[in-house]
Amino acid sequence: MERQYLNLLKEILETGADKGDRTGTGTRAVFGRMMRHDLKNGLPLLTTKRLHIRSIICELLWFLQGGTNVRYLHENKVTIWDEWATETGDLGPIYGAQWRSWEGSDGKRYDQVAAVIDSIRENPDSRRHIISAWNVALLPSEKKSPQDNVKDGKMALAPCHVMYQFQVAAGRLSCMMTQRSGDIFLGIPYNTASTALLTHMIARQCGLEPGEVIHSIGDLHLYKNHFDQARLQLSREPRALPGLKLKNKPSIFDYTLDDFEITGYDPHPAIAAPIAV
Ligand code: UFP
Repeated sequence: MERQYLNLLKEILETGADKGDRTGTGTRAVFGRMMRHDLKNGLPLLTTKRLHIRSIICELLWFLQGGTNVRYLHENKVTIWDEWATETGDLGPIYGAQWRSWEGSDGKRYDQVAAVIDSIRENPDSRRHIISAWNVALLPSEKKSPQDNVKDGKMALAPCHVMYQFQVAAGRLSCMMTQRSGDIFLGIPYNTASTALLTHMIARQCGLEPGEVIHSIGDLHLYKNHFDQARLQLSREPRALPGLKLKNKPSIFDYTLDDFEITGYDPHPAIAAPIAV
């Protein structure tokens, strides 16, 4: 898995197309790439730089609680969403709202996470095990700031990890996550790890073994102010992947940080890089 990531990083640096972007930073990009990882080989956390796994777990727990305000993240000292939030910490109807409480045209609220767990348990062969965040009516305008979009009742940021599709085969649960836009240096490593954690959690709820995680990305880009960091990372040798010890819980909504133990994570040092807002 890490080799696939490093190969994509190298491919973008060497052959990607230079293009502008919403943030005005400038990127080098490719379009339509996929990484796949069998979870029996470990947790897909990069080892060529240290990832802050606590932030990844906290963000996922926050999505699962239906959270859309940075308050919970701050209580856990996680600041990854701060740049997009209003002064009251609001982010509008982003992932948490869509995952747990998508408002239908019938006025009802739909809990997609609970529904997908039910459908995996009751009808494992279904090809419709999907959680989607692409709620068209609530997408933000690219011409406005995140904060102004939130004030308009829209999302602060259009969903990047748009869709999760699950498949049950041979007693294993696999997940393909479709991401429309990926910051390969800062965002993608988090997104892959988060998808793996979610797959472990849902598999556990459904009495299945975790299978493969497939990460599919549309516009996959390296920001121009991340080139040196990318070259440093490419000079490092990957190490053995860590493992995950996950506690059993009656419901996926009962988890807290202490229920996750990452074992044997021995990465190279972190590499700092500025984030594009
Ligand atoms: N981004 C990610 N992963 C995420 C997330 C954002 O890579 O989980 F929330 C990056 C992708 C892109 C930027 O660089 O944030 C979003 O900008 P845009 O909406 O213009 O694609």
